Amino acid sequence: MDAGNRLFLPTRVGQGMSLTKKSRRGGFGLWCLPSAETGVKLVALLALAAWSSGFAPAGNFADVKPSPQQVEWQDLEFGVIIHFSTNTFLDREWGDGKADPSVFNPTQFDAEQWMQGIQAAGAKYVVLVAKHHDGFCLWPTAQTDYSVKTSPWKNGHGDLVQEVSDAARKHGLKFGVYLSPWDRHEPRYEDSGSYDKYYTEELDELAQNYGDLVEFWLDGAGSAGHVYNFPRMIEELRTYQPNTLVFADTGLFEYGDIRWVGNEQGVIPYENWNVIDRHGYLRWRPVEVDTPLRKAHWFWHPNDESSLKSLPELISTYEKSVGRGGQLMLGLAPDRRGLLPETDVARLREFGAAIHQRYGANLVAQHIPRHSAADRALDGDLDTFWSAPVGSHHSVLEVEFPKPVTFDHAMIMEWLNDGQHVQHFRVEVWDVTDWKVAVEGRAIGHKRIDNFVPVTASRVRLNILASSSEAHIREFQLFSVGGNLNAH
Ligand code: FUL
Repeated sequence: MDAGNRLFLPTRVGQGMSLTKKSRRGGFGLWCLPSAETGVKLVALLALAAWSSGFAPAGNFADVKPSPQQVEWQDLEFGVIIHFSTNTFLDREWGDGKADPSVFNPTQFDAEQWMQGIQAAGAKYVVLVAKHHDGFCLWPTAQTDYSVKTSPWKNGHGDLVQEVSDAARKHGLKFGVYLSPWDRHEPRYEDSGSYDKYYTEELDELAQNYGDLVEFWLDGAGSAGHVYNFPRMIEELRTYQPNTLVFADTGLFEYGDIRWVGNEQGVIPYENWNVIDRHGYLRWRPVEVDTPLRKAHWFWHPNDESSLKSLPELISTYEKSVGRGGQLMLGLAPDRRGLLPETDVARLREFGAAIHQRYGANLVAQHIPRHSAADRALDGDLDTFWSAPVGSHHSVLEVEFPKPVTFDHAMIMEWLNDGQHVQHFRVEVWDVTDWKVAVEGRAIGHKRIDNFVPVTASRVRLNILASSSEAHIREFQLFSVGGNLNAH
């Protein structure tokens, strides 16, 4: 084990502790709590590891702020992850690494067609699985022959990463990659040192040849027990891609900029706070929720149309991910032709249209202007925000309408650059003599969507009952959607 490895996982220093694989994704080494006698040693080593890697414990949650890259990424809200490889042709989810490259032969591959569906859904970025666990690479890497280079597709002259990256950018979508650490084909996987070199060189190619990467997926699935030199990998990535956000399980706390939600159902448990604590170290780690468009399948399978998520399921997913302050990552699977199935494209279009229809007509646009700073939370402009009085822990934002409006959804956004502050809020309506509560919640974060029984009023207020510092409200919007799919 070299110095890099020791620094990677403080948990690895506690020899004798047993490995607990908490989840498929978190296989990188999540260890049980230390026993009493190893505890002291562990604390000392943790401190050493933390010091050596430039970590200092933050004082409290409210002091932790996002990086500019995280702020920008959180604004994207919705992305897709694309799985397309030898598995597609063999009816598999996890390839064993023995598939012959000759099976990879899409006859009508068209990245443009993918992007049209993706754009219609309203997604803002695309993450391509450049190599899944079977080790087959979708670009002509110089590190192995196990790639498109030895497949019949375009007579071995194709570069799928290039085509998808070009098409995404052409459509104004950001692009990122997934490069599976677990590799069931590469013989060097048996030897950590030489595999690290192999993986890092693959990563180098992706980081240097395909433009800016918005996100880099570090997936822990299948890696339990394997030792990787993550500091080296991430240093390499950062050399060429200083702004890429690394997605990882909280087991890779030091290296991840974004955290996995812990399920593949498309649900963020509420309350969702951007700052999390791991071993006493507080960091801004916004959450991403990956879930496939076809239930439980990341790759395309024949006769699988019935697993396509329904429109109500997708809307519910949206409201339980984006609507709970997180990022939605929807899994798409092109078929053996190399096209997104028509059924899937139609569903993506319906989904995009439904979100637009639900949240396109903000009733607050009809409010009586207040000619004060409060208008900045009511103007539909994401570049402005209202700030409650400096140092306040309680504040009220009131909206008045020329005539009563009826609404059943509220959407609130915090301006997060200075941290996530709102801890308790109510949306209230004036009812002749008193304020009545339409909905009550705790965390807001990037975006919070609430639904409730319809209310009609000409005075509405966002009552912030508690905030760790003055609240910064980017938007307060109201909608009449009709029909509550998933009341909170
Ligand atoms: C998981 C993998 O094991 C699945 O095959 C898929 O790639 C999903 C997005 O991540 O960990």
